Amino acid sequence: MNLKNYLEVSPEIELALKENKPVVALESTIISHGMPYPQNVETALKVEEIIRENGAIPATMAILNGKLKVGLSKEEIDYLGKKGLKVIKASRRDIPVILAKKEDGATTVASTMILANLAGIKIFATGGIGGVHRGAETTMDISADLEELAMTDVAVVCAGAKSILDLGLTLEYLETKGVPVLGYKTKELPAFYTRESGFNLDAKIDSPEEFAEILKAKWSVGLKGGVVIANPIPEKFAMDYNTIHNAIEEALKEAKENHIKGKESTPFLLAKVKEITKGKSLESNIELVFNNAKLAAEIAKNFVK
Ligand code: PSU
Ligand code: MN
Repeated sequence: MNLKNYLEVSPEIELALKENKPVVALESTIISHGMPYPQNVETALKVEEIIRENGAIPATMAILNGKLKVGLSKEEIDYLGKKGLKVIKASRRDIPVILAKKEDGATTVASTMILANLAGIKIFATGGIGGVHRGAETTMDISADLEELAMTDVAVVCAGAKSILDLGLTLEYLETKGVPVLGYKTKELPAFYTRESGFNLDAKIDSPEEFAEILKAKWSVGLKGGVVIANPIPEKFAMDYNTIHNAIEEALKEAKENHIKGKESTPFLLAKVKEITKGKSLESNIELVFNNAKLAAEIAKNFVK
């Protein structure tokens, strides 16, 4: 048994980590399952570019041919984007089978945290985290992202979570698990497409320097687990509350009628919301990911100081 048989860190990332340069982890389920082709590939490449422009090095993660890959090439990103829903959506539980069968897997927030942690990357940028689904009191559908945040030392910069989820229960769960949920210049949990959700946060943090200090404090004293850094979508790209609220209600109704459940749930709802909003939700989605990449790069630079 040997980690080296499974983990492949790209030479650029390996060198960057050795030289204590700032690195930002990126997931790939957002590429294969979160957005349609070709916007998914364009977005993934642009996100990498934004991280570089802001002085950090991007490490997009996936499982390819049974290897845990840290730092994908452009060709590999393109491959995942084209293969889309045919790639296995790989969360924590899926990893062993995909490795043994030498298959491909797109990493979720949970599994990207696992790969980042194995490589030694502490800051991760994405769109939104998974959470407690509406109706979880009967379905028990709670994303493995929350468990991962409870145990793996990686900070996740996101635009909060979508209200396809039960945001109140998601916050309760994170509280139980001891995961700090910190707002960037806000006291309110952002709800992905909108800057507001009506739910208050533990703390409002006003600078990337301060985030880096908080992460160092947490992990220095042995408080295991991740941190949610909630960065609201920029005002000019935010969606109208009623438009998105109605689209989500409609998408949830259709999911129910079609008996969609388990790991198909999130991708189904994302695609439906996009369809109902005639692509407007996708535009917002792309912009908020860019915004998160920038903040993550700033935090990563401060974290390595
Ligand atoms: N939320 C989004 N876009 C996404 C996802 C969530 O707005 O692409 C993806 C992420 O990869 C996240 C995963 O980790 O869905 C959560 O899926 P599940 O709820 O099945 O754990
Ligand atoms: Mn689920």
